[in-house]
Amino acid sequence: MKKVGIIMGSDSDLPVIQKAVDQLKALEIPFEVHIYSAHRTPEQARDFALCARENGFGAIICAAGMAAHLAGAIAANTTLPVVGIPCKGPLLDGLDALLSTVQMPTGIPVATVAVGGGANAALLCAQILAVEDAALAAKLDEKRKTDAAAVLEKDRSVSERL
Ligand code: RP5
Repeated sequence: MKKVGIIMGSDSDLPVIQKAVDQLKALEIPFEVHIYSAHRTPEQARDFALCARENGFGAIICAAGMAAHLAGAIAANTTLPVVGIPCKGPLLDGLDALLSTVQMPTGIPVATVAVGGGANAALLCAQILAVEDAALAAKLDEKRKTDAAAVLEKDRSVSERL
């Protein structure tokens, strides 16, 4: 199976990345985690993107906050699917990072999830890999059923209590 690359702009983004890691582990998808910054370590970020396909990656998650250029900088150097996670910063509650990540120019797409959306970033990568992987697609179907059952259980519980 192809690996998912996970890059965060700073170790302060780790809580968001942890949500992605948890999902990938649960689905038994191989992954690799790095801290590369579009601004502080641009050469390393570029090299990772340029070599990602030949290094066995099938999709790349990028998490960054504030002037969040990481996902765009990675997407500029690979045609693998790039999923951007805007992270909350100290000022605008993540709106700055959301706009920096989502507003990509035509030709260089970044699939942007919600602010702090680490779990959905991982699930989107899983769905991309599952296009060519029936076993993974079956796991995703099963997870949807389990998640729906959990909601219906809460429905039953709330109906009884109130
Ligand atoms: C971004 O700046 C990082 O992705 C992080 O979200 C934010 C703040 O970084 P630190 O100053 O905490 O290292 O590049």
